[in-house]
Amino acid sequence: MNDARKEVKTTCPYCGVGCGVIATVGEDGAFSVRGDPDHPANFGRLCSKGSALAETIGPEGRLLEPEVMGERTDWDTALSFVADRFSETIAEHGPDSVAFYVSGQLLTEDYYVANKLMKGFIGSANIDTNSRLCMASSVAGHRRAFGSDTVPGTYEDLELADLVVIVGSNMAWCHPVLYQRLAAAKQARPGTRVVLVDPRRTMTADIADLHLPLKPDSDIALFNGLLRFLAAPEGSKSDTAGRPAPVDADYVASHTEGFDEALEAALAYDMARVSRETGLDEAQLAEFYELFAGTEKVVTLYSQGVNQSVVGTDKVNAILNCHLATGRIGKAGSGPFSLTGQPNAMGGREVGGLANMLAAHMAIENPQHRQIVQEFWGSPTVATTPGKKAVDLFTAIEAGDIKAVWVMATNPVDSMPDADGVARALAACPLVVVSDVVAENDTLPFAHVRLPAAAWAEKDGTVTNSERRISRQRKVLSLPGKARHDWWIVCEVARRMGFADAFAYAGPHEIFAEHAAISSYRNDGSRAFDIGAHAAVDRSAYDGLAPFQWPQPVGKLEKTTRFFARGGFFHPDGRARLVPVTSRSGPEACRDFPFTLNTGRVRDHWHTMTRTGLSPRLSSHLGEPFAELHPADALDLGVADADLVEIASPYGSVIVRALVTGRQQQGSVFVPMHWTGQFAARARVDTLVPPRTDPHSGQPASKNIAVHVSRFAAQAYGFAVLSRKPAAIDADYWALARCKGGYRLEFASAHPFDDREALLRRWCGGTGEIAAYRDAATDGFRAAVFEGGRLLGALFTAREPVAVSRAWAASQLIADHGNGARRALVVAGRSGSRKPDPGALVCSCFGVGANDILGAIAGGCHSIEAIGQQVKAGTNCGSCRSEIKVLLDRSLPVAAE
Ligand SMILES: Nc1nc2c(c(=O)[nH]1)N[C@H]1C(S)=C(S)[C@@H](COP(=O)(O)OP(=O)(O)OC[C@H]3O[C@@H](n4cnc5c(=O)[nH]c(N)nc54)[C@H](O)[C@@H]3O)O[C@H]1N2
Ligand SMILES: Nc1nc2c(c(=O)[nH]1)N[C@H]1C(S)=C(S)[C@@H](COP(=O)(O)OP(=O)(O)OC[C@H]3O[C@@H](n4cnc5c(=O)[nH]c(N)nc54)[C@H](O)[C@@H]3O)O[C@H]1N2
Ligand code: SF4
Ligand SMILES: [Mo]
Repeated sequence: MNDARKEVKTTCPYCGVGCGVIATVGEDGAFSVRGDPDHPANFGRLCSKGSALAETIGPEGRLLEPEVMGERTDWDTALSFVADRFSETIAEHGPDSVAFYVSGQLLTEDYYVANKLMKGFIGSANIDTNSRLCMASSVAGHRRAFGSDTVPGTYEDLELADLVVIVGSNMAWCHPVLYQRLAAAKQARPGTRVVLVDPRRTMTADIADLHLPLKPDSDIALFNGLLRFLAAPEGSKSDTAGRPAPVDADYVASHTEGFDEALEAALAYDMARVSRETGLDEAQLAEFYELFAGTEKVVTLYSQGVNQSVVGTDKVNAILNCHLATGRIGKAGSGPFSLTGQPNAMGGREVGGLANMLAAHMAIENPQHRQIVQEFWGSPTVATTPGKKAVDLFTAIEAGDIKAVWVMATNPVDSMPDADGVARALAACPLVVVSDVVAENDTLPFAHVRLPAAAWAEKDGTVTNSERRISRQRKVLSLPGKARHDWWIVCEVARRMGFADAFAYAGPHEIFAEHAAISSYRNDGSRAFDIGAHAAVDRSAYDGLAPFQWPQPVGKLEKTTRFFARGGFFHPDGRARLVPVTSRSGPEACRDFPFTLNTGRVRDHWHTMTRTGLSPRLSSHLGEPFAELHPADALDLGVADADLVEIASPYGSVIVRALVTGRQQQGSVFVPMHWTGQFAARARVDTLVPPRTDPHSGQPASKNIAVHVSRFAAQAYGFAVLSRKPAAIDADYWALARCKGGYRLEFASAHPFDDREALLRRWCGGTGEIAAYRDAATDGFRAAVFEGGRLLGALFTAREPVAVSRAWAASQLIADHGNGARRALVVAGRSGSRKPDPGALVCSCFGVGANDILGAIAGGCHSIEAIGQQVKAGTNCGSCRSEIKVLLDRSLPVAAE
């Protein structure tokens, strides 16, 4: 790397908050990041994942050369191979026999050319994206209600609202900087109320005045009950106080259609029915309804607890109905707000990356839109019917109807429902091309062609965040090995397929300019997405592009960028639609599969861990796949905390650690989506998820899955620290996590381990000197291998889950073991010093554990701030403040009345 010291303003590549980052490369080549104080999404803050970016950008694990059929090759050969095979397949079987499966983690420019190639030049709409698993129900809900996929509000609205309702979103962990903005606003204006609607009591509940732990998928009943209440709040406090009914009759009459029908459907939801379907008591419901009815400035935030459901689109419309009925939309401090997940989920929607969309928010079914797009592109053809949506796309691959697929920037063998079915489909597919930045993930083994893509910090392009703000990602580092930009790879294949003229871009600035131009082409206010003001952008303007919110049409720069306060919807009559919706009966659990599996995210990992899994800091918050179980269910199942559990559905099974917690509701288990075949023996949670989808959006239901839960009867448990990654791990259960100096390994077996010394030697791969201790009474075994003054590996096994301090054991990998006494302590499994075990990691930024924090509380620190002053926890990114609060609440006696 010959990058001299420089500072570059760019954007975080993780969540849809879209925080501005300043990346610095020092003269010594050291890479560091800090929040950009001028970026309007984060004003300088970063969460734990953003702060740890520097730990994830090194050369380790990168795919650096193109490979065809397992052989490394040059780009020309690889690109020609892909182009020829795609062209041959199309010539023989037609355009619908090929497909692209892309991602909300591509930059807008990458996404734009992939979509243009498939829909305008190949002439099929078989391009779908992992946004299908993420935002499709919100898109469908927006389009039904507004006539366009438009998020009406801005982040500022969260700070201006008097009531924020958070539905199916764990913002504290998944949109941490936005959550911190909300928490700060609430602290500044203590009258602000927050309601959380989530079956689990997540860390987001920390700032909630009211948590509604509803039954899985009962949101429609909740919001239909609300609509009924808003229309006729008889007997409610708002009524007796003489306030008018909160329905805004003028707004409804002037700007909407369908109010009567939606209300008629909602009238069936009296309190008793809502209570029965949601499992919430009527007093809780009344509290929420009155709060909503009586507060003008309401923002309703929602994400995957709403979208990832067979009734996801109807859930979205149930929420939108309440905002439309009250006219609380597009005004400062009020509106519905769909939180987007990926850094460029919104950009993908803008370029039309979904199989049923066209470029610039235009619709495939609309002949005029098709004509506009084809005319603008000057393309030989344009797809006339929607392509296959993600789940159907992989089914079509397995059935042999799609014979060539190109996967870019997503890992479907882990993240798609029926993940083993996806693996089978790829195994049967005659041509699988994968563009990725890593050399190993669970999808790459199925690829005939592997294309090394440029990673964050090497790329130039744009992303759009949840509030429609477009920001630049800028190159900080040079391309490693033969890695190339995703847009370049697509254009080179297009050129070789005979479409050179339409894909001759000098750089991403030209693609962005074209994208901006098509957004305003024959638009005249008929389409929400219009950034025509940037259509003439050249390289230097693009390089200097400051974050901006759309719309930005030619000529008139909007003062406010909110939509719909005075109507102006994008249905032909300019009116919004309220959509009548009805609930479907509650959870899907049944006799053989009596538990409801809920899946989602943890604070410090990102999806399939290809990047966050490289960071020791991020890997120490939660180092293993787990299942959150309610204490009563655990008791019934005979499961103790830290036991292992097997979770099975008709599609597959996983083995994960039990985490017994009252935050979970009875009858449900929560398992994170992150652990893959790279990090655990059998924890790919999507192997359990059926390929069932919402009928309107095609989005899979990843949150309400009928499963069977049982204790996994391990006979032996173990923990090891290893200085290098073991080649193969032979245990029924294992989970690997990075730590400084190596790896932490949890493992367990259904049978007693036989030769534990040999096991350790195999995993260490070295020949060092071994020290071992066996306790005959308990069969406990501890051993360590040293080479010179260095620990190569240490192993601790027992009949019960091993009790050794993980943080201490891991720290031994970087300690000096020249001295015999220290070596003995490793085998003894204790530190020997009086320094207490820091406990499970809470603060990733400063490495502060739960025991450190409990110590500070015991020492008299009775607020998050006081703890911060004492042990620094929570004083940098703030992502752990909710967890510190939980420790505080648990430790401090309840104040006397
Ligand atoms: N740390 C971290 N942050 C991320 C990501 C990550 O991988 N890691 N990924 C990003 C992406 S792509 C996305 S899409 C977002 C997702 O962000 P979120 O949607 O906030 O995350 P999830 O954990 O998937 O699910 C949110 C909540 O939905 C709840 N839920 C389940 N079923 C129901 C239900 O029926 N009704 C209601 N009301 N709630 C329900 C779950 O209990 C869970 O707490 O996060 C983004 N941010
Ligand atoms: N059970 C369950 N399943 C889920 C979900 C859930 O809540 N529960 N959530 C769903 C949601 S919302 C989402 S968004 C998906 C996410 O699922 P995926 O998209 O499959 O997950 P990632 O791990 O983000 O995969 C991104 C891949 O792209 C690679 N990559 C990173 N940057 C680049 C780049 O610039 N170029 C290229 N070519 N490759 C790159 C990474 O190495 C990685 O292999 O999972 C979905 N699946
Ligand atoms: S909240 Fe965290 S992960 Fe999301 S964009 Fe900001 S720094 Fe990145
Ligand atoms: Mo997502």
